[in-house]
Amino acid sequence: MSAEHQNNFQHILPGQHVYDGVLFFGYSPPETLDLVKTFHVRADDVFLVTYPKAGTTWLQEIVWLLMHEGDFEGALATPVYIRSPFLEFKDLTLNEIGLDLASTMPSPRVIKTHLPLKLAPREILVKKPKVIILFRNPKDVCVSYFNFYKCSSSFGNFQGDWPEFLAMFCEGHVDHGSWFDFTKSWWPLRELTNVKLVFYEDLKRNPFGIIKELADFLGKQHLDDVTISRIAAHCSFEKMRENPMTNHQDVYSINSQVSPLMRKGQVGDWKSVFTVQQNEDFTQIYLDKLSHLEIPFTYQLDF
Ligand code: PPS
Repeated sequence: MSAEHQNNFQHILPGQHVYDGVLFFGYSPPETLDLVKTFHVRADDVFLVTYPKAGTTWLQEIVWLLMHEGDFEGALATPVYIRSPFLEFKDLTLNEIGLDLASTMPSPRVIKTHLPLKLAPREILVKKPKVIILFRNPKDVCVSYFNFYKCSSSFGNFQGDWPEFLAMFCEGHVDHGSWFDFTKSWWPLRELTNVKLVFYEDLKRNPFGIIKELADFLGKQHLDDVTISRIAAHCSFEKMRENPMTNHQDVYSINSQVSPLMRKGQVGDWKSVFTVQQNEDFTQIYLDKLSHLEIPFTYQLDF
C-alpha cells in the first residue's frame, strides 16, 4: 500500500489494492487493469466515461438505445450491464467480465469505464472513438457513493458513518480513487470533436434536449422526435427503477433493502446529508483543488 493510502481509515474494500496510485476494490484486479490499457478500441465504439455514481446506468440505457435505433424490445430482453460492459470489472460469481464481454461483442459497442484517463485504454486517443463524459456535482456523487458502499458486498458493506465516508471521499480513499483526480484528468478532452461532455443535472432538467444532442453527436440525427421522447420516457428514473433490466435488483452483491442502485435520482439530495460545516469544508476543498478549471457544476435545480 502506498504512503498516501496509509491512513486511519478503518474500512477495507474486498480485494483492496492500489494501482498506479489509485485505490481499487478487488473487482478491478491489477491483471485486469493491465489488460484494459492495451484493450483494442474500435473506431465505432462509444465510451461512457463516468466517476462512480455520476448516473452511468442512466447514460448506458440512453446511449444503448440511441446506438440500436430505439430497440426497446432488445433493451427489455437483457440487463443493461450485459449490453453495455463495464470494462475494468471482473466478477466471477456474476460471470461478468467486462473485458471479455466487450471483446466478443459486435459493433457498435457501448462501453462503460470509471477509470481516470491515465488508466483508460490507450487506443482511445489513437482510434478516436466517440467518448461521452458524464459529470455530476460531487456532493450528490458522494452521498450516492456512501449509500452504495453500505448496500454492496463488493464494497464490503461499509459500516462506518457519513463523516468517515466523506473524509474517505475527500482523500480519494474510495474504489476508483479520487473524484477530483478523475475529473481533472478528463476535463481537457471535452474540446475534442469525438468527445461530448454531459452533466447529470442538465439531463435531469432537460432529458429530451440532451438526448437529442446525444443523438446528433452519435450520428443518429435520423431518429425522430417520437423515438427520442420514447427513449426519454423509458429512461426516466421511475421507469428505470421498476425495470428489471436496469434496476440491478438481480445483482447478488447489492442489498436493495439497505439501499437500491436506483435510490433517489435527484439533484440536491446532498443537502439532506451534509451539515453546514461539512458543506463549507467540502466547498473549500473543491475550491483549492479544482476551482481553476471553472467547471459549471449545478448543486440544485430551481424548479
Ligand atoms: S454506478 O454503479 O457507479 O455505475 O452507478 P451510477 O449509475 O453511475 O449512479 C447511480 C446514481 O444514478 C442515479 N440514476 C438516475 N438518476 C436519474 N434518472 C435515472 N434514470 C437514473 N438512473 C440512475 C441513481 O439513482 C443513483 O443516484 P442516487 O443519488 O444514489 O439516487
